[in-house]
This record gives sequence, C-alpha cells and structure tokens, in this order.
Amino acid sequence: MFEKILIANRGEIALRIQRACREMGIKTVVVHSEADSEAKYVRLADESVCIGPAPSSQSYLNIPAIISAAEVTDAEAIHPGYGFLSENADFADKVERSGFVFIGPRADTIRLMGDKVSAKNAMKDADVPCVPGSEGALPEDPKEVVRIARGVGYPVIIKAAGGGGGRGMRVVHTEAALLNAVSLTRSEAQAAFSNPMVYLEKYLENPRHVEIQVLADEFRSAVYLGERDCSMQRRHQKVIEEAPAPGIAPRIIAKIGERCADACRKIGYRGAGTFEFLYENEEFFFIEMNTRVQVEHPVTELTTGIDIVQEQIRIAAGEKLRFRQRDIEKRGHAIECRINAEDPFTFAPSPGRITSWHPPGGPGIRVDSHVYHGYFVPPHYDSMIGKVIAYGETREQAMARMHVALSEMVVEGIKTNIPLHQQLLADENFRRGGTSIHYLEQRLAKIKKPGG
Ligand code: MV4
Repeated sequence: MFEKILIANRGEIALRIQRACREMGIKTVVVHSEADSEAKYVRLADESVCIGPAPSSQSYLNIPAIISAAEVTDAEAIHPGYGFLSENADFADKVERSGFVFIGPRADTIRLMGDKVSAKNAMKDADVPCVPGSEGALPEDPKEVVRIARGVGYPVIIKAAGGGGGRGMRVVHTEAALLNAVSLTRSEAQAAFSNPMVYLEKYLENPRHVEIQVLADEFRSAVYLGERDCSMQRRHQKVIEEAPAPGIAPRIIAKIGERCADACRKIGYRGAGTFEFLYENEEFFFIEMNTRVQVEHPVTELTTGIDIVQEQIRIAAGEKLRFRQRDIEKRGHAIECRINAEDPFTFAPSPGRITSWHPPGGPGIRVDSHVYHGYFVPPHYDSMIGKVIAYGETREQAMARMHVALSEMVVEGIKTNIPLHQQLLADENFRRGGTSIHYLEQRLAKIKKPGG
C-alpha cells in the first residue's frame, strides 16, 4: 500500500479523500490555491503545498505545479477527485510518466471515454444498450445526414463528440431544421473542444437519469454496486440523488449492472467508474461513462457498505477486488442533498463568510463538508459547500430523516439552497418517486418566490 498520497483537489472531496487515507494509515499531501490556505482540511493534512493563485487555471488545473508538489513531498500516488483534472488524459499520462500512480483508469481509457463517439462505439461492441442513432460520427455529406436522421426518426439530438455533461448538444424536431443545427453544433464543437465531430441520436423526450457504479481491478475483475437516480437536476447540475432508483425492479438493475461489469472486463477498465444511462419505458440507454469518483458516491456507499474512495486507492495500489458480485448486498435507501452557497430560487452564487454553522446529525445522517464556523466561501469555485446524505431502511424513512436533518441545519452569513430542498422533500411527485430529468425545471417555473 502507498505511504503517501497527494490530493489534487479542494473542498469537501479533498477532505473525503483525506479521511479515506487517514483511515488506511496513508499520509496525505494537500495542494491548494492562495484562496484555500485557511481551509481546515489543509491544516489537517500531513503536508500542504500552495500551488498558485485563486483562479483554478493557475492552481487546481496547473499540471506542472501539481507534479512538482508530488516530487518535493515524495508522494507516491495522486488522487484527482472530481472535476478539475480528474478526467484529463494528458494529466494522467504526465503523472504516470513522472513516476507517480494516477488513482484512476489508464490514460488511454480516459481518452476513449472522453470522446463520446469512441465511448459509445466501445459500449456498443461490449453489448451495453445505447440510444439509437448514427453509427459513429456524422459524415460531411448533407444527403447522408438527412438519410440517417430519417432512419432514426424525429426528434433527434445532435451532440459533440468532445462534449458531455450537457455541453455541445442541440435538439432537432424537423428535417427543415436539421442541416443548420448540424453545422451550428459542428462550429460550436470546434470552438469549444477543438473537435468538430458530431453524432446524432434519437431524442428521448422524458427520460430519467439513472447511472450504474462499477469497480474494476487491474486483473479484469469487475463488479457493479447498483444504481443512482440523478434525475433531479437543473441546467445539468444535479440537486438530489438517491439509491436505489425508485420503482425500477432489482432484476432490471441486475441485468444492466451485469452488462456494465462485463464491459469493464472487455475493455480492461480499472478503478471506479460510472455508466450514465437515460431510462425510459423500462429500458436503459447508455449515453456517457465517467471515469472518476462522483459527487453522489455516498448514496452508493450507504446502501452497499463499501467505501468507494478506499477501493479506488486499493485498486490503484495493484490489489485485487476484495469481493465478488454475490458478496455485494444492497440494503435500505439513501438520499443526498447537495448544499450550495446560492440563492435558493434565483440560483445566484452567494459566496462569503459563514457566521454560523450547525450541521445536522442523528441516526442515518452523514454530512460530507469541509465547512466550519467562520469559514469563508471563496467566489472562485463551484458553489457546493457540502452534502447531506440520509439513510433509512425505506425511502420514506430516508426522506423523513432528511427533512429533520435540514430543519436542524443552520447556515448563516451566506444564502444556501436548503429552502429549495425542503420544498422538494414536500413535493408530492418527488415523494411518489420516478420524476424525469425535466421535472425540477418545470416545477421551478411554478414555485412562488418568497416576496416575488
Ligand atoms: C440526451 C437526452 C435525450 N435524448 N440524449 C444531457 C447531458 C448529457 N450527459 C446527455 N444529455 C442528454 N442526452 C438523448 N438521446 C437528454 C439529455 C439531457 C439530460 C440528461 C441527463 C441529465 C439531465 C439532462 C438534462 C437535459 C437533457
């Protein structure tokens, strides 16, 4: 096992990774920007290195500075967390070429999944069900494009191969609008990702976003840890996630989970990973694969009892998976609310000093947050300041515990989205379960704004 790991991230996930390391007896090095010098997890680390000024382009995305920090502190491995450099294949390459272990998949796997066309081809070859659409990238010939779209049937969606997570896509409802949409998406893709390749899919009108968590070791063993429903989102930012997905039969999950684990074995996947699916009419359609640990990993940890971050570290150290599929038992229900420093109804960021911080507790409540009384939320980064995760034997118990937890929670000095979460927990459609990816935005259009 490693003696020392460098954590190339900030905020709650930096603390989460640090806790995993400390539990395993691994020393930690934290790199941080000038804006994060005072953070408590920086003080808690065995060593810390300031790698640059507040803007992430000069700190958390500064590859030479991070690798230098690993060199001067003699770290053996680098954990990239989520966001920042976590899915940057060139970073993974440079880390390994500098003699460190990248805690994640091989660089070529990250590259394969980063290109959404090659990712989809790989999954199709591995018998993972995909959204019907073009075979690979769209050709140049407009007649061919028209023919492909007719074959798929309208509405269709044009997506950039270099996109993902909601960037670089356009829905097309009629043939009249097709070629213009393709050419606009191509230009945007060239500008944003330096890659003009686009592909076409059948547009699913009202799906849920259900994803499968996997773990795979160097020796082609792979397991799935069940699903997460992440449909409650706004502008591609998830707001609430839960496991299991309400109303989906366990045998349907087992079937798609097996396909994902099989695909990991076939492509030689290593580490933790997430297969993202659209789920509509009891069918799963693969859209993208994430090659990192995800924000919402705790709901899977609470329902399986497996520490995903510790398993990432063990896999990176070359250990074999410690369990087979039949050893994995799911139990109960977990719901995660992301707590953001923002106005709960306008969503305007609300950075600043936290003058009062009382996190909730009690049975079945987990709080993953780096925040403390007097902490200053810097304006330079993502507005998420933590996550409250509620576990219960049933979904009803998890929701009840979450409601009590949020009602106990006090955050003063900044605005947070806790009032939005309380409204959603009381929402009859959310309580019934199974709302689509469009539900929150549709509902927000109807909520009465206090004073508005
Ligand atoms: C789609 C889709 C409907 N049909 N693909 C958005 C993010 C990116 N990961 C894929 N996305 C979508 N792809 C087809 N063929 C609808 C979305 C989509 C979405 C997906 C997941 C979570 C939230 C979403 C919000 C809007 C659109």
